[in-house]
Amino acid sequence: MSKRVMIIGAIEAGKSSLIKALFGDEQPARKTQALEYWDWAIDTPGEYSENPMFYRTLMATALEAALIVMVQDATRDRNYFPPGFAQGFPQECVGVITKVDHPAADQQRAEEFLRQSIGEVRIFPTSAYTNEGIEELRTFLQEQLKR
Ligand SMILES: Nc1nc2c(ncn2[C@@H]2O[C@H](COP(=O)(O)OP(=O)(O)OP(=O)(O)O)[C@@H](O)[C@H]2O)c(=O)[nH]1
Ligand SMILES: [Mg+2]
Repeated sequence: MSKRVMIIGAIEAGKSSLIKALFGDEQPARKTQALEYWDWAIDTPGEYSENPMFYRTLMATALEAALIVMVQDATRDRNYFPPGFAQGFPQECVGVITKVDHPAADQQRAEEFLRQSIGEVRIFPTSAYTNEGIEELRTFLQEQLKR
């Protein structure tokens, strides 16, 4: 598999924890300082999604990806992506809601935020803590990468 999935989303949205859960790495995630390449995934720092100055870097890195995963933290009360952001990528995008285990999680709100930026694509609710939704997401992503 030469192409990867690129994971984007706000600072502390749970991107690295999600990747670690997908790869079965039980070490806690540390702050992502730069692009991090995994076997079939690319982890990005949250700053790249929050600060438009980095959008060019995201677009350039997307060339190495077959699929973009857009992450929304279920505990956050705002959307950090601009409306229609997924349309800026030639690749397909898929949505992931993180931290659904959290007492302050609001899955429906998170889905509404994601829809504004991603449209009518699949959205996977997940938790890196309980592994809810992780197996399903892993299977889906690996199927997409095989195509
Ligand atoms: N409750 C809960 N907390 C989570 C989950 N995933 C991540 N967290 C917490 O959220 C915080 C941020 O997690 P990271 O995975 O480092 O987030 P990130 O999106 O990679 O952050 P940056 O690298 O700064 O962009 C950490 O304190 C994690 O423990 C989850 O599934 N459930
Ligand atoms: Mg990170």
